[in-house]
Amino acid sequence: MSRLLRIAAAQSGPIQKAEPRQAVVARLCTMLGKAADEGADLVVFTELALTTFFPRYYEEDRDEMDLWFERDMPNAATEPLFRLARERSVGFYLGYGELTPDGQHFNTSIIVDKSGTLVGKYRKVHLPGHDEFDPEREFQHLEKRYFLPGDLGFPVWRTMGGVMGMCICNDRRWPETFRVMGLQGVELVMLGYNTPSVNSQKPDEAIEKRTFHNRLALQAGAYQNATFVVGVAKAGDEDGFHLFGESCIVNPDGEIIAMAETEADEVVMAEIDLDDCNFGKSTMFDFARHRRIEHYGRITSQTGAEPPAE
Ligand code: CDV
Repeated sequence: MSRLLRIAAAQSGPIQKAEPRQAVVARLCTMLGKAADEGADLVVFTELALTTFFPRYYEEDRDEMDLWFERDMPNAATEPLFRLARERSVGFYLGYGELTPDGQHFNTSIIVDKSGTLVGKYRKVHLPGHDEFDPEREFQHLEKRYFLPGDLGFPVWRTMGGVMGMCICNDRRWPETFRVMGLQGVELVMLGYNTPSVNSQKPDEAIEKRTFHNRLALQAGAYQNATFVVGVAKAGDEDGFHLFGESCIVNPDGEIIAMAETEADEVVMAEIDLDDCNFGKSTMFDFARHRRIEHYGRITSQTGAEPPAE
């Protein structure tokens, strides 16, 4: 038995502050077309794929930031991408800033299937950064100012022949993210990221350590839940701020099977067999047989660490 799927990690190069949505969508369409030419079933774009990484900019008046958000999806700017994907019969994952009709802001991603139907929506749960201007940092990371924590949990969907889930950037550093989807039998986790190459609170940290942490999180999430993972960057220099690349596709053994080589728009392809998840799910990570939930209570009853008294 096999369930083959050709997937494309469509890494974005930098998007400058002044670059209009239409120009960005044209770039995404070029990558989707290229992936379709290579037989892709599914294209994974990045986090906040339509704009520059705007949480680096401080605005006293939050309403001034609404221009970075989408009120509808699809909308006039993104319709060409939805149309092309439908015409080429390719599904996709897309990250964007969402502004709801009742005025809530989320860092959101969606899965659209090959017929152009919106299958699922996810809103980023683990928001990094801070909510007020921080003069101590080399640069700002104001996700906590501009977004609410996601309110949809970590659902998965049966679509395109498999069980698919989503998360966004910082979520990958939290094992809970992958495990909650693992407990729903996830076979492919898609995630986009915008990760600065510099730690704003530890500027001497080497980029190699930061890219290692990226791979470590993606590979561990895949292995420990016997799932494929596709991590897709927005990379390169945005307005003087560098984001690392290394978009990659990871198999259920935790091995990287394809990785981007540039920091530009780049399509990384792999043919995967979703049935490769079955071995891990029925042996080492057969949760029903091996998990010991009687010892995991702290995971959901406690947030911060509580070391024993001195
Ligand atoms: N966009 C992000 O969530 N970025 C974080 C940075 C701030 C560390 C990340 O986890 O990559």
